[in-house]
Amino acid sequence: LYTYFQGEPTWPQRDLTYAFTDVSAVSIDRSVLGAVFGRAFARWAAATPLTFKEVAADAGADITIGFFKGDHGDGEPFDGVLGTLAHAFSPTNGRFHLDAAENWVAEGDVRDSNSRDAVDLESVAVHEIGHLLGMGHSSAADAVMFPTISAGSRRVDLASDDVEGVQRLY
Ligand code: TQI
Ligand code: ZN
Ligand code: ZN
Repeated sequence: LYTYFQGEPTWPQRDLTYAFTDVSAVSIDRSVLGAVFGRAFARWAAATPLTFKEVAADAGADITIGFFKGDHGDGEPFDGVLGTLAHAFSPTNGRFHLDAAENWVAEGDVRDSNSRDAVDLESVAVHEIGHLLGMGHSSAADAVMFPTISAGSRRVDLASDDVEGVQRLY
């Protein structure tokens, strides 16, 4: 079963914007990043009345996406390879941070990767977008909001538990 953050915070508006504000620490092509996150947002948009549009970094987006290494000023330092992969804050903070030290797989299938620390970017994006929208962790093992995922695996399709949870919020 799904959960929410304390107080069930949500976005007051249906149309949300996002921007890539700090991408210099990661080696993934900007166009690839745009495509991966575009697909991840589309999965939540398909289940809700919400829309997501990418805007320029200086356009005052609702959701800001950045890659950082170690201490990056919000009291939640990243820890290098594996461990914490990313974090996102509850509505309406909008900050979505990813650990630049991960071996992110953004193209091709993470399951074909030879490296044992490969992490599927789209899977993490779908999970963190859930947090950005107000979803907490789920006890349903097939939910994208389930709090663990095995390294080298991919989980991008919303389960009925995720859909029911987000539809109750929006
Ligand atoms: N990051 C944790 C997460 O997003 C951060 C976190 C811990 C958190 N407790 C929280 C965020 C409570 C909001 C509310 O869950 S993580 C996964 C998963 C992480 C983990 O790097 O551990 C994914 C990021 F679920 F697969 F384990 C993305 Cl998909
Ligand atoms: Zn952070
Ligand atoms: Zn989580």
